[in-house]
Amino acid sequence: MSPDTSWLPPGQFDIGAFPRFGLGKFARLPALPADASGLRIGGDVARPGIVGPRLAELPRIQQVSDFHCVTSWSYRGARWSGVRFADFYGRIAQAEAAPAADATLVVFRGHDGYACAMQLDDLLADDVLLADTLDGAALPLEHGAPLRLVAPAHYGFKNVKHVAAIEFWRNSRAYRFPFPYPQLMDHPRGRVALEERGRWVPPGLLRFFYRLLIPGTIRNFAKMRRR
Ligand SMILES: Nc1nc2c(c(=O)[nH]1)N[C@H]1C(S)=C(S)[C@@H](COP(=O)(O)O)O[C@H]1N2
Ligand SMILES: [Mo]
Repeated sequence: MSPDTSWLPPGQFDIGAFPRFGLGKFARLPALPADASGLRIGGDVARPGIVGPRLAELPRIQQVSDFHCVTSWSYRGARWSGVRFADFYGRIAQAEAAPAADATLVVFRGHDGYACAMQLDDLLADDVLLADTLDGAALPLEHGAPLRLVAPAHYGFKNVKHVAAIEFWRNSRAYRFPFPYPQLMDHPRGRVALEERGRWVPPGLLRFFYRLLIPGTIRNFAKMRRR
């Protein structure tokens, strides 16, 4: 009997394990705080600041979801827990920092210098979490300690690890996809179901070249984990 691959979105394959992965520049693990209480809110907001212990007061959610990297590997059934982004937005960001009503570009910045932006509408979906556990244990370093974004309908590169700051912007001037990576890699939505892998280049072509990078990237990210 052949394995069940019916869950796979277009152009994806089942890698069968959850590798540590990312853009080569960010393979070295950054210095990380023990918890997410130092999370910053910034951008076009009335009162930028540190979230502190309030994140721990939000309702906790458990979720099992599949994870899809834009290079075409998928991992099925990651068990996350954390808080809903929508709750963070309503009860902390809006209540405390007061983003401008039209500040709908949300930039996530990692402790490693990585950054990626999503649209607020996409982030308010029920399955978008700020996660701090994986498979019942504290989020491991390789998967984004102390806090990461989990947005299962969006490619892995939108799921920023080691989140240090969340910024709400009216326009895209304050943000660019990390240097020196080309902007074509950064689709503004990045929805898996629609194969929004990148800009300007057909997704099938991107997938072909990205796929060649998978083994080397996994080796590199595993090596840099062991400092
Ligand atoms: N801070 C940070 N977040 C990141 C990345 C990164 O290099 N740094 N890589 C992205 C990419 S391309 C992918 S596929 C996923 C990989 O997550 P994993 O290491 O938990 O598999 O993280 C995303 N978030
Ligand atoms: Mo990725």
